[in-house]
Amino acid sequence: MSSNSIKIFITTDSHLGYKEKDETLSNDAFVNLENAFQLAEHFDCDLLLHSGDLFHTATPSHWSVNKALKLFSQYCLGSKQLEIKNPVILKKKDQYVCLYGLGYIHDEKVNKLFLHRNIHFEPPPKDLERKVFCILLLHQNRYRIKSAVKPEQCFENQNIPDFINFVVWGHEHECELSEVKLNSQTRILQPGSSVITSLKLHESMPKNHFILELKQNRYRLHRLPISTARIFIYDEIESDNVVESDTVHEKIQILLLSQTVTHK
Ligand SMILES: [Mn+2]
Repeated sequence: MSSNSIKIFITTDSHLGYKEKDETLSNDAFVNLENAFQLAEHFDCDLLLHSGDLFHTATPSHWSVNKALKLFSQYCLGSKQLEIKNPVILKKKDQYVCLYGLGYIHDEKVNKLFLHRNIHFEPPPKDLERKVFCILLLHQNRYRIKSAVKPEQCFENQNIPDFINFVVWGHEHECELSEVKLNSQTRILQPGSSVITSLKLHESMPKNHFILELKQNRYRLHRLPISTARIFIYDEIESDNVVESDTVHEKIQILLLSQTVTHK
């Protein structure tokens, strides 16, 4: 990666404090966030963007807050020269980044607010138009064909302003391996959560962080598998009758054995 570029580390939905009372799982979310900090440092990233759900609950415990603060002070404070200027319009050398954020608003309500033009995104300053890359951090329901949530309960894509170049879509825990095209100007990346929080098929897919490398308003996206993520195996047993517990145990043994072989 070039040192002239601006490198943005992307991770989301860390859910710190998830299963914090569970002897086995309590540290998973913290381990994966520390993994993000370490990778961001290793790849000399200029900043880290997080698209919401840093904590698992709105009122995290003291234990979780203290643990999080410890990680933030260890990795986000220090003597490294800060080349990034201005909290909303970021600049490194010739590259400007405009940051926007929206999230945690009831989706039907937010769609109505947009419909009635009660939410307004300030476009980037005219003199920067050609130099700036606009990123929107979004934390809302996203509708996809297989989505369990109805379209009207999801954030409408048409609410995303045309001048946004890149959307980091948080809240959805399934990792999509690369960005998708919304229109000629805008791409959407759904990084997915860094920790497993539900017993669903998509949670058995690999978890990833990303680095967005920007230079002269062109970008490259690098995907970084989360090596610290816990392995989660998902399978279903279908039966019309009561399933014998021996059958289940046998199936679990076979699955575990196949994973042991795969991960040796
Ligand atoms: Mn989440």
